[in-house]
Amino acid sequence: MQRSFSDNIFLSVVVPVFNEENKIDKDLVQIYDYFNKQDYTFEVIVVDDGSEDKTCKLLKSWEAKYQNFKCLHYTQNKGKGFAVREGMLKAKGDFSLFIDAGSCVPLEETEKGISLLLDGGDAAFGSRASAGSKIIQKQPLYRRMGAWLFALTVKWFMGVDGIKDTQCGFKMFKRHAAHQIFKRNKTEGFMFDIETILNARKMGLQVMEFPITWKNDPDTRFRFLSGSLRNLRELLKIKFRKP
Ligand SMILES: Nc1nc2c(ncn2[C@@H]2O[C@H](COP(=O)(O)OP(=O)(O)OP(=O)(O)O)[C@@H](O)[C@H]2O)c(=O)[nH]1
Ligand SMILES: [Mg+2]
Repeated sequence: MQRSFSDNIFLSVVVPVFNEENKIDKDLVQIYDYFNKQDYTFEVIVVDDGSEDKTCKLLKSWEAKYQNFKCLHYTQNKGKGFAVREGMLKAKGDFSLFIDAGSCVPLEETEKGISLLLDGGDAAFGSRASAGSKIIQKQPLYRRMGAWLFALTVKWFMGVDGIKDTQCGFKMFKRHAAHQIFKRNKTEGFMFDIETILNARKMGLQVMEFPITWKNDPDTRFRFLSGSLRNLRELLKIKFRKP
């Protein structure tokens, strides 16, 4: 389907942040530069749960500067899944996009997601593994090996098949899909992406993937040992949760 000005899209851009004082200003400058140039309107929702650095202070100045900017502050840290869920449920846009801090994916990729949603998809996920994607800077070897093991676990243990990259931090949803999925999502850590896919499938929503250009951001909130244990706990909870 061809897009036109009459589509009159309203996009919500949700950014979960935890201790991102070194990146958040640059990210928000890029977000405003890019989306101000597009033919649709937008809002930005940043969700901070308990950052201990200057993130919260920096976000307050953005709130003072832009009417279409909202920051959701929570005092207790719960995790990326919690933050994305809060942002998605508060989003007012026809379409919602969540992205990571650190500009791993060029914002131009949003247009591919919008086209898929206009073509009938309920959700469109950026994918580093789809044909046509371009990895400019890879993750370190131990993370790539972890990702390979994780992909096998997701396929054979969690029964999630047909999505090539479940973890990419660049995912778009139509409003009805986002609300249906995220009001059911209980996972507050990094495994929320898996629950998102399973809930989308349960509700018969159409999830598509699109290739992206991606550059690894070596600065991460993921702690390999404690993070992997939390991920495992979350996967078990998702798998054995009663409907
Ligand atoms: N609000 C909130 N955001 C978080 C939390 N953990 C991570 N994030 C955000 O989620 C995004 C992705 O986090 P990263 O730490 O880069 O994790 P990742 O991209 O999944 O993992 P890497 O591949 O190691 O980068 C960033 O914008 C983080 O600030 C959290 O506990 N709370
Ligand atoms: Mg990252």
